[in-house]
Amino acid sequence: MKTSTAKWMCGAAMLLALGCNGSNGGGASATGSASASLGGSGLRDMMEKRGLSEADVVAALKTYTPTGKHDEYYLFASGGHGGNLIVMGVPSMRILKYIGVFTPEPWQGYGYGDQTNALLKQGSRDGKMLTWGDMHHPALSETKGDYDGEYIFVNDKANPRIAVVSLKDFATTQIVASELIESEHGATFVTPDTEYVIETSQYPTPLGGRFADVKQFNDEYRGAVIFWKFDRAKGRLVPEESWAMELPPYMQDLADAGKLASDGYIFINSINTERAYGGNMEGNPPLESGVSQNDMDYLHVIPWRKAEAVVKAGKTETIAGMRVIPLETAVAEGLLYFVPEPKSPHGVDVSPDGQDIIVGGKLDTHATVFSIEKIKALISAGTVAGKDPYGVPILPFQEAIRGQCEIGLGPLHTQFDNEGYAYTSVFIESKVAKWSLKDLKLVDKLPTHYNIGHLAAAEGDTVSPDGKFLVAMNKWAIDRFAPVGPLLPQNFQLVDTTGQKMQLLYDSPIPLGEPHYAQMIKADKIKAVDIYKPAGINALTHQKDEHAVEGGKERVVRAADGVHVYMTAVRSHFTPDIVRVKEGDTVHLHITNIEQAKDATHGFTIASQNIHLSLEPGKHANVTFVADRPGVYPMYCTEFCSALHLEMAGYFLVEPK
Ligand code: RUQ
Ligand code: CUA
Repeated sequence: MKTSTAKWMCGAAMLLALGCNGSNGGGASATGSASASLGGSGLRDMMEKRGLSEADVVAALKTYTPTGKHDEYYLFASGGHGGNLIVMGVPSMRILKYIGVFTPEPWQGYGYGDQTNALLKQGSRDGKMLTWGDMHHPALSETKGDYDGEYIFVNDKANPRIAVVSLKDFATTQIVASELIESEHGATFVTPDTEYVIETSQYPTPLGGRFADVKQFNDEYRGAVIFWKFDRAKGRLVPEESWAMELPPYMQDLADAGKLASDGYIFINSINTERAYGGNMEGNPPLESGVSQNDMDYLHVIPWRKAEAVVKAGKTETIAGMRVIPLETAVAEGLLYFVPEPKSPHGVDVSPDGQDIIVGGKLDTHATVFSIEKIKALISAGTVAGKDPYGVPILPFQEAIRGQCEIGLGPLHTQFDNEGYAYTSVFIESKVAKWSLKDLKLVDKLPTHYNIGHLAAAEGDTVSPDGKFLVAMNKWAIDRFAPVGPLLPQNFQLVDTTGQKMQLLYDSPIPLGEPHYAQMIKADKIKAVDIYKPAGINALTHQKDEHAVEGGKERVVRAADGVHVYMTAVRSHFTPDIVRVKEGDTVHLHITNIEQAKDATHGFTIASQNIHLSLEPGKHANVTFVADRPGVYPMYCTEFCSALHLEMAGYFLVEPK
């Protein structure tokens, strides 16, 4: 459904149309008819009773989504330390789903059965199983710089990892982890056709997990950017075809991929060109003051297609199984340039036409607008202002920028609309600043509550943003919601950006810490399946599982590797509903939900075994465990699937030796 700007009436007109006898004057007859339709109470009375202003009512009209009506956009937000992905509808801000990614998610049976356990294990680092993640930046797959609704990628800052989530069924399908780096932040960002998913380290370490004392920081510590190759047909990142580039030991921060005018480039911010490493009990300044001495840090400019050719020519070293372009080679081949950027920058965002690269300096008051045309011209003319200690050419700042927009204290991230405006989050002031890309003039500022980090505009990272909506992702809620103890939710605030002035519409508490970034995509771009067809599908591969069970073919088979139970689920029974094994048996349960009706999901658990499966219609799941304690264990369906749901149960009997 398309809602055009023009169709959105101004507040007063809207209330008049509803027959509100507001201060702007309303006809008696209009009031009369509204009173009638409101059962005699009248809109104005209701507003008074609830203490609502006219602006409140307009905001309600713009966000309220009646029962059965769908939202116009999906918002995919990081679940932060929850290690999962939050799916919401906009403008209603209703939460639709949490997708388990780096963290077990019981509802989806994620991490409680064979397939998803294996998936979580893929995300191990150094053989250590990880059950949490610090998710920051979701990135939707793109075709020609536009979200295509097929996949979404997410990162884990704490334990450098990237995951692939399929939007066919809103489920995680792959996790990759490179031991080249030990932390990351500039992830995930995709190139315009999703050839690569980018992951950039944050805190420098010796590459490949070696040890070197922090005093050898300048010589032994390094950053790196990984280009994970994406095979769209298979829906998988391909580690063997991925590669990386070594970077100096600055703290690389956020990144963005060029598009259109800047296609073929990526841009990475950095902080700590001072190369401070802390040591406040060893006679050094604390890390945070050590890293904030210089007025300028370096925007990294990398022509990735050129780098890809250098990788193909074999000019790489292999570290931790990853082909890496050494820093020296990167410099010699013209694959890395720096441009000074003020001061302790955070976000770098490329404008929809790809011409501008916008950097927010956390300790600055400007959004700085770099021009790709100017940067390209400086590179091809060989104009440099100097070199960093590793020989990386530094381009002159003044000649690389188009200008700066004074927007306020602590600019972080920038998003875009369809009318040539940029929206930058201003952290220290807790505001969104709207400014014009054309003349770099501030247009409007909107207070947020409180400490805004990222913001996400409708289709805001694409070559053709939609405008309309923006979500401010606030770190603190303070007084916005009813008290819930000292740990408060985050606050997502929905903003209407259709007018010259922004309007705050809605506050949505997010009870997961700490969501960083989100992307907002037009809902009709997503083509999700509602049933796995035919029955017996393995949700990881979207293929029929080798152990899929057909109705009537249920059986129990004793084999060398244990007892295989081939089971079906259908309203309202499991077949078989009695399973007998012996103490010490390895048990392989293979369960297919043979239903093909929408939403006919069954759950499966056996008491005290830490097993939980979600069996959506047509899904097949396997679970392997050892029946190590004799006893009688009820098994049952955990989804209220039918009137006889409580009866959808059985016994798992473990006979003593
Ligand atoms: S962060 S609030 Cu994207 Cu990880 Cu800026
Ligand atoms: Cu099946 Cu409840």
